Amino acid sequence: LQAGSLSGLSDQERNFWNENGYLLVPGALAPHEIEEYLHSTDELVARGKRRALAALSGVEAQDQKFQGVLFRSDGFDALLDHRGVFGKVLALMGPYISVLGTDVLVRYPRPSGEVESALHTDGGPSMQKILPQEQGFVLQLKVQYFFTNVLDENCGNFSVVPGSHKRSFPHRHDTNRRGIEMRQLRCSAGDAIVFPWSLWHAAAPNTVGEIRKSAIIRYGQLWCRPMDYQVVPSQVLQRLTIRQQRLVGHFEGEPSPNDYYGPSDKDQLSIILGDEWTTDPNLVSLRELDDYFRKNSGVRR
Ligand SMILES: O=C(O)CCC(=O)C(=O)O
Repeated sequence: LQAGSLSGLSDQERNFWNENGYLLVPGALAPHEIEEYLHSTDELVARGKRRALAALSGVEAQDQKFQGVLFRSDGFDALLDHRGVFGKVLALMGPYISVLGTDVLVRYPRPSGEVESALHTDGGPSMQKILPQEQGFVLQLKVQYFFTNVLDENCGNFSVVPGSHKRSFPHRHDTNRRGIEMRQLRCSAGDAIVFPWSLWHAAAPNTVGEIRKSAIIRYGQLWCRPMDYQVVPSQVLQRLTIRQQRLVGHFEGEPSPNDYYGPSDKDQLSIILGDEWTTDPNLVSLRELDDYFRKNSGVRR
């Protein structure tokens, strides 16, 4: 896959997703983009001076999670609908989606092997009880873009229990928690990992790696509530493209609450698919679904 390719989801990728519960997208970002995202990440870190100083002085630094990055920096906007991965998001989730959260994570090497991320699923206790269906749209997923290499184990790797996305999450005292096999995923700067809310995941210790830098875009169906904002302020909206604005829940005029279930705005598909994905043969079925809904649904008025 070339950097920036518009690739949708191949049958092979869909089968891998169904079986393992994640996708690795190699080379999603071009080299110059990696440089720019590293620069924007370093700016965020520099603003959190106290922790940055701790890192420089050789004391074991605490990992940093910058939540709501869209509101702290304009350096990550292009990740909302990045052409290297967005076609896959559309194929998995359909076009009635929004961005629920934007994070940047910085994980420092710690010789002690201490990790600040335990095994979990995303979205809290309610979503933990909802499991995906192979034929259905994905409820929520995250795309994690890596700006640094994670080429070996114990470099703060994003780690998963393959196939766990279809199983109920075991609680601390559950006996079936024993023998859980984690897979530490290896990837290069510029790669992205896509995974649904229900996949059991964690970060591995970073005992031998460099400082791991990445950003996460969390997508949900349009009717899901955002995680790190109520309404996006106009200063942020005005720097976004029309598609990015829609992805953060913006409608022209006053949206009706119903719009979040099935937008009455006839432009939803044109806005979200844009020139890049409107003719994608993998996504034709989405347009048919929308036409059918417009003709037959009483839900949307
Ligand atoms: O790769 C990581 O740092 C773990 C990310 C994570 O656990 C999450 O996004 O929920």
